[in-house]
Amino acid sequence: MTVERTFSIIKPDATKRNLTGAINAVIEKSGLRIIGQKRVQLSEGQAEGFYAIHKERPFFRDLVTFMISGPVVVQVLEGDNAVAKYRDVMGATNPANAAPGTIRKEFAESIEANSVHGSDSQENAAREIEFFFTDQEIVG
Ligand code: RTP
Ligand code: MG
Repeated sequence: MTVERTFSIIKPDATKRNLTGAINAVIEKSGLRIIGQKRVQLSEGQAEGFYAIHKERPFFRDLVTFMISGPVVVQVLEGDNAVAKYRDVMGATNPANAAPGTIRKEFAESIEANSVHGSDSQENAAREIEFFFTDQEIVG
């Protein structure tokens, strides 16, 4: 086991429904530790920059519009194999395919409004954490 960090976003569909605490309870119960957290309103430019990797995908414009439709909570999570572990805790992108007990199965509304983001690699986790957090804002 290696202690890793990953990056999480609680998306606007979830903040609007007052689910930040419920989602954090699932995260903490899994053993992951929230070592950085803040609630922010993304600008269009920030959302486009964050999701630049998807800019050729057909859902890109809708995704950006969704991600700026309300506040989000950005987080740094730490724990054993945090990247893969949080992907397991989140469940499949489409909640219809997500396993019972996962965040997306319990809370997501649709393939787009799917309540949470989690980094898909250690490399992207480092990039995404740096996009939103200074070193002083992360307390391990
Ligand atoms: P995420 O990056 O948010 O953790 O989600 P993911 O890896 O499971 O999914 P990804 O393929 O990276 O897609 C990023 C986000 O785009 C939205 N999406 N919409 N309408 C669609 O077909 C569609 N497909 C993806 C979702 O919000 C997804 O989480
Ligand atoms: Mg992804």
